[in-house]
Amino acid sequence: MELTERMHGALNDQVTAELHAAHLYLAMAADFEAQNLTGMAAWMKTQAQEELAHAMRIYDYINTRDSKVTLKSLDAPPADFGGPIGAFKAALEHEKKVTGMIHRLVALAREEKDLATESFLQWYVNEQVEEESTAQAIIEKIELVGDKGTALYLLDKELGARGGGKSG
Ligand code: OFO
Repeated sequence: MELTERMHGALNDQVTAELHAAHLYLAMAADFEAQNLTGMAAWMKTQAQEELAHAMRIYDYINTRDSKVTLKSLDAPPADFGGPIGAFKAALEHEKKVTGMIHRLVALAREEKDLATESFLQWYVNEQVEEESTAQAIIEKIELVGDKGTALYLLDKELGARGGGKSG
């Protein structure tokens, strides 16, 4: 069952938005590598991979619905995020923006009476709750212990232990 034109366009834009998020998190990883914060860099690289997986999930869905994916260009992300607190605050702001996009997609699916897409998007609605809460928790931790000396060293180690991250 083909997507409606509006639904198709909006989902297509979301593929690019998720790729943009991957690009942004990879830029944060690169900034952390330059500061020798390898744990935080690893955390951001895992996050970038998750964003790529988010993009691919929508990419595959568009194809399943007999529609074609058209990629758009990505803007260059910043190179300097102002240290750990700046980077995680930027991550939270970004996730809030993405939550708004996902909610608008759900609203559109309802308008178009596309129940399958509405159901497909539910995974993203839940994922965004988790994404915002994770970023918020890290910001609170940094604000509690500070981002210098031993506190920074331990925080970097802790975030580096994220491993493969959650699936999706
Ligand atoms: Fe795709 O969840 Fe973050 O942006």
